[in-house]
Amino acid sequence: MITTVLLCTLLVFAVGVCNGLQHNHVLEEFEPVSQPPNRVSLWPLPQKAQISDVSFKLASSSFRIVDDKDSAGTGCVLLQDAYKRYFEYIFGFAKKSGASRSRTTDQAELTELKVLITSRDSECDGFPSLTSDESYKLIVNKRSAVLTASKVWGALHGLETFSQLVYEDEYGAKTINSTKIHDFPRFAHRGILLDSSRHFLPIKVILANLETMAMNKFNVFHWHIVDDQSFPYMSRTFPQLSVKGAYHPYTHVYTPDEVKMVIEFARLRGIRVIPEFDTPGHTQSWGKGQTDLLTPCYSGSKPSGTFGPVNPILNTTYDFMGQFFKEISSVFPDAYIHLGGDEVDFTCWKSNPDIQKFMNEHGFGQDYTKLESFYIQKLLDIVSTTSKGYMIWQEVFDNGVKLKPDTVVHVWINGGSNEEMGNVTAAGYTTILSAPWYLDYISYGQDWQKYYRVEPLNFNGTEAQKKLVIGGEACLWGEYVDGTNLTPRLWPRASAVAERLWSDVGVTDISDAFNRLSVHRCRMVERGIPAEPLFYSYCPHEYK
Ligand code: CP6
Repeated sequence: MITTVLLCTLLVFAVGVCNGLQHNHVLEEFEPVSQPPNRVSLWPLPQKAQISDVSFKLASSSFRIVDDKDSAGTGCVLLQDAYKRYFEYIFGFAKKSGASRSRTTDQAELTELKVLITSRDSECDGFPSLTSDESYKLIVNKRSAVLTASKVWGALHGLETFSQLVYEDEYGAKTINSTKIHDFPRFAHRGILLDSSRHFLPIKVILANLETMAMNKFNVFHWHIVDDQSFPYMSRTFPQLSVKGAYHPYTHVYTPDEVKMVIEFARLRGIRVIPEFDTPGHTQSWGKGQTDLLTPCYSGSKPSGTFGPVNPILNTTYDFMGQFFKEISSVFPDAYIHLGGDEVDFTCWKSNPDIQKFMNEHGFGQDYTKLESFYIQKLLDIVSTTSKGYMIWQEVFDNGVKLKPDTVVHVWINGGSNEEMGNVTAAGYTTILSAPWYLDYISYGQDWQKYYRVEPLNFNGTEAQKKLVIGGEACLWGEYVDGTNLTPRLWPRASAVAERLWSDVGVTDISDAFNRLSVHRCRMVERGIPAEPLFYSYCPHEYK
């Protein structure tokens, strides 16, 4: 019925324009409709995509997602799980019947999506890593579509993209256009920081956000699990830490089984879980369950009864850290642990006569950054024996601590972050950017645009330096968020960061982004995620 194949060639960033063309064509072929159909809107935009206006229909009764017979991923549970998830996302859940209001009789039907894993090791049973191959190719041009990826990680992203290509025509029939996509991430580390210390985050909220991260092709969950206010991580080695340090010893804790569940749920979606155990500052809650860990502060010549950062002058501190991080390194499978090291307040250290004595003995003078570095250096040596790599906040680098070459320096201070990226990479370290992406800050208006306009490589440096920027993270610190408001505050604002970290450097058109992100936001809502609106708008299915 469609005679001319009007190929809309998209060199990198014109899917939005293509949608317009495709839509006009639909209007010519059929009777005019007052509202546009739920158009194809890909988010984040693939690196290379061509969408033609030849279309196929999909029926829930006949369509299948299957392993290609030559796939190295046959029998992979991770993939089977994903096929089921995406089938449900494409057709809606069981309560909506498969029947559509369409007249499909004379239209070509797409009956299957074949998934072909080409690498001998599909990595089905492994964990994603910084070096995982996340690329995929997707071809829809006959009754059977093909998704090709070297590893399962690319296949997961390809399934998400495939689901985003399916839209409803003006009669409500599921439709997909003939399409060719070759896609891969611009940056390898694309993260979200959530803070479960300032407020406890229920497991179901964490899982819902992992699910949403997968919809946005994020691949790192930076779990800022403990901090001053509470210690919800249940340690097997030191159970008193959460017994005394959590907001509640058994309702506001993450048990070993729950932590495992989070890690596996994330793995099935190609997401790494990097835990942060921030020391020596931000540790008030640690002190409740571990005596002598924190520095006693003095008022004049007497202890005041309050405590400061971790006590860096006691051997028992390092014995504790050795045992604690041995446990952490076996509980969390990722190759990296985030060790924090930010915002150390020196007032308590300054007040303590034992610390002053230690400073003199070590020739640190009055330079407390030297004491901080002394602590961190010993901690890094301890953690290195667990064969993990580590990430640290920028202060640790600023203080001149000797770091392992594969250390990831996390840039978070907003003033001068470009200069900091230049300094960190000039010193040869890999780095990730968070400074412009503090989503805990809210304001009136469309702040997603501010996040979207950030260019992570916009600092003075050589090509070699820019290669050391492995990505970034959107941070949602927990002072003013808990399970009730976290999800809508994060989405779709974090989606702006997702596209900046995934798509080509040239994908910067704000009005195209607005159009696609509006549709993507409705898609998240339809999938059960209460993502907030960008601006005036409506979603096609909100009254269903
Ligand atoms: N908690 C921890 C925080 C922050 C940091 N570390 C923070 C500091 C300043 C701003 C936002 C968050 N709440 N542990 C700094 C990395 Cl503006």
